[in-house]
Amino acid sequence: MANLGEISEALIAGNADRVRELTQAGLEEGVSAGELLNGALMPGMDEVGRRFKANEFYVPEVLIAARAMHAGMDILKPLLAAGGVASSGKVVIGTAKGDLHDIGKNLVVMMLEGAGFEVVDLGIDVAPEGFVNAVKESHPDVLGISALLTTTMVQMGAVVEALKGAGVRDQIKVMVGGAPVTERYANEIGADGYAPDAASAVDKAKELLGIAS
Ligand code: B1M
Repeated sequence: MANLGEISEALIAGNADRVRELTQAGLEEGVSAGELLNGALMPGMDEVGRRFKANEFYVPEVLIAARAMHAGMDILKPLLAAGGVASSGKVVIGTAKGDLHDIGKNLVVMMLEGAGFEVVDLGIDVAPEGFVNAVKESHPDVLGISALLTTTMVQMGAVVEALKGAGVRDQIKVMVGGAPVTERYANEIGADGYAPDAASAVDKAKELLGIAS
């Protein structure tokens, strides 16, 4: 019988081959895709987030664990889509205009996916109108903006204004983050939430959507 805890452990250890093998074995034994996601991959990624927040894990360990999570998700995704397993919510995310930094944003994406969010990643150097168009097209619950430069974080305010101008500000929650960004700055520009790191971004997205952690 597939041991869900063993899959979580393999994910935390960053062993992608083992996660793939055990996930496949679980399905063959009749464990549902939803159970494998909610009982093995998500708790594993939760623990990775906890260790990252506690400085027990650093960026490389998180990236390796996220790769292992993707190995399991690749197998489950088509089954989850077919079975209609509810996602935690939809997030559109990108790095602000003029900013090419994406390592932190990619970590946020991986942690969100690990927590069951559907994520549309717009990449780097995204202009305010790019965010607005994505909101109109993808109808996310949360819009995430990342910035690593003091010169580009001002673009976050421009995105909030552009959303207002396009009449879609009220349809979504705006979450911002990145090294120079602070809670105070997030409040100043009228964002709904700020997260200092990737694991906290998951907590914040859940909080904004009223989902229990
Ligand atoms: Co750049 N860079 N860089 N750089 N770079 C910094 C940010 C800098 C602090 C270095 C320094 O001077 N000490 C400095 C910014 C100074 C400032 O404005 N305050 C700087 C500069 C000046 C520049 C250039 C202007 C250099 C030049 O060309 N003269 C240039 C700008 C290019 C541009 O963007 N237009 C530049 C270029 C680059 C590279 C391309 C070489 C490369 C980026 C590669 C890439 O991302 N693909 C790079 C890198 C790697 C860095 C440093 C070394 C590392 C950044 C990083 O990835 N950190 C950085 C110095 C440093 O931080 N030590 C630096 C690791 C990452 C996991 O953390 O991104 O903070 P972080 O993400 C965290 C949180 O912030 C949070 O969660 C993440 C995970 O916990 N978070 C969110 C991030 N986004 C979030 C979104 C959320 C929530 C949380 O919600 C939506």
